[in-house]
Amino acid sequence: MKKLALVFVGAALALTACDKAKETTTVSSTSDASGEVVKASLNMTDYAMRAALGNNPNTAAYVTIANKGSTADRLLSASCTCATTSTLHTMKMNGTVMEMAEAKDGFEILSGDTLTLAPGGNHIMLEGLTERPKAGDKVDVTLVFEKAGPITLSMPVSNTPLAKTGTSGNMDHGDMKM
Ligand SMILES: [Cu+2]
Repeated sequence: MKKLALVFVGAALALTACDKAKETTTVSSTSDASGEVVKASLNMTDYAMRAALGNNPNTAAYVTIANKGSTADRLLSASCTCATTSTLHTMKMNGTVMEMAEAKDGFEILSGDTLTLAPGGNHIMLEGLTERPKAGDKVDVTLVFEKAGPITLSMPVSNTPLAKTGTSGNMDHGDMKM
């Protein structure tokens, strides 16, 4: 894991050497859920997709994004070929009930702030699944940022996404299957 992080830091330094404003290439990286992906000043960790359950046509994906840069950025949208529609969802109270709502303007990430998309909170909603992601799979999800542009994460699929190893009681963590 340490080794992976170092590799990605190297990639980030290489990007910094180019003109960041013109950096529009989609970066694909593979990593397990504990890996770190860096693009521009954004560090992405803890990304995972929930496995398709039963006949449920929908699922969700999660990621934590830290903005290490000096300017704000914004997560505008997410997309996945695994679903008919991919939407950024937030959770809000409607009376006493927590409901999902589309975050139409995306999520702003101020300099120094961290955006957390995690089970029970904000998430990437994947509706109308065109495939059935199952634990152990890896599925590409592309995030589009206002300034950093698009970045594709190879998300590990789990029945218990983001559950910490050793606390979930499950052995579905990607790197335990080797
Ligand atoms: Cu949702």
